[in-house]
Amino acid sequence: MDSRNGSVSETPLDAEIESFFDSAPPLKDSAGIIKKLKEFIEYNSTPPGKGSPRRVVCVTSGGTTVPLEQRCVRYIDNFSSGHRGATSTEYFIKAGYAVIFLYRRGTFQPYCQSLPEDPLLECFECSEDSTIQVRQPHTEAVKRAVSDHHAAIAGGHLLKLPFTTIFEYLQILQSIAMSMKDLGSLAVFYLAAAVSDFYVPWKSMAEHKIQSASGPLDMRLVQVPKMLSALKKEWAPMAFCISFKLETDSKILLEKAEMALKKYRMHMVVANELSTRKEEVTVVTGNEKILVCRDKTQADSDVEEPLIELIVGRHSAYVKDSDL
Ligand code: 9Z3
Repeated sequence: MDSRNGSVSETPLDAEIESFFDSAPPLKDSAGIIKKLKEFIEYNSTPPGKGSPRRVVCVTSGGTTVPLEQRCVRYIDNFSSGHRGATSTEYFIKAGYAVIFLYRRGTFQPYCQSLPEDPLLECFECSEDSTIQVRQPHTEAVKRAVSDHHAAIAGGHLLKLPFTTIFEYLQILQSIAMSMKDLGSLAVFYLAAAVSDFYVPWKSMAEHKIQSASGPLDMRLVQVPKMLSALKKEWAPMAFCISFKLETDSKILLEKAEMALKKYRMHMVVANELSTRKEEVTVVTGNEKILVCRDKTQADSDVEEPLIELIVGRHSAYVKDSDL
């Protein structure tokens, strides 16, 4: 039985998902996050002046962590710099979408790609009269980053929500999806975050730092329930959904992407191999495999530009079909 509404769980997966959320540590400021989401979606559903509702995409970015202790000292991490999500966010905004950017703390941020690694210390200097100035080689990059970022936030095109753990990620993703449900086909999920497949349930996790004096570490990780199914089936069933498949063995990549497409009923799966992910990706749909490449004749080109162009085109067709 579903303990919250008294209904019978349909499948074991529903029960697994329910147990994941029931046993997760409570999300900090959940009410604040839901309020921000509500305001952002309301604003973009009836943008001032021009009238027609904006399309909204949830871009996930960066890797989730799996804590090994409740008072966490150690954790397992998933690889992702956040470059894909941050760059894609910029192109979605350019294409007129409002973006909910669900990102791992400390990973790449939209509009900051051309800044040096430590922008605060490298881009600024203190002059003799104690005012802070931008150092000459970085003036243009800082100006562009600050004005584009502020324009996106002030224009109501960008909402940024951070996560660290798998618990936070999935709880916030669920809140986002449920807030976007009424947008119907105008909603898009672009799930570029690298999500842990295994986790330690909160209740079976050590509270304090695990002691090395106790000998070798023997720990059982359980599978993270497949939330893509819940997203498609219950949270936002009309949304246009794009997930990513990452492999290091190119021989199995497309086969795995096709499996994910069918199993989770995604509209597109973007297949990428770790070492070439910045050069090319293959977009797998129900009947096509489309190779998308960076324009190698341009030094500063990226694969996200043609990728988002393709997605926007396919999403437009989907919106049109849904209106019929
Ligand atoms: C991706 O495949 C992303 O394209 C990358 C981007 C993480 C490779 P970066 O952030 O890299 O630019 O450095 N994301 C999804 C990875 C993932 O965990 N996919 C799961 C899987 O492959 C499905 S949700 O099983």
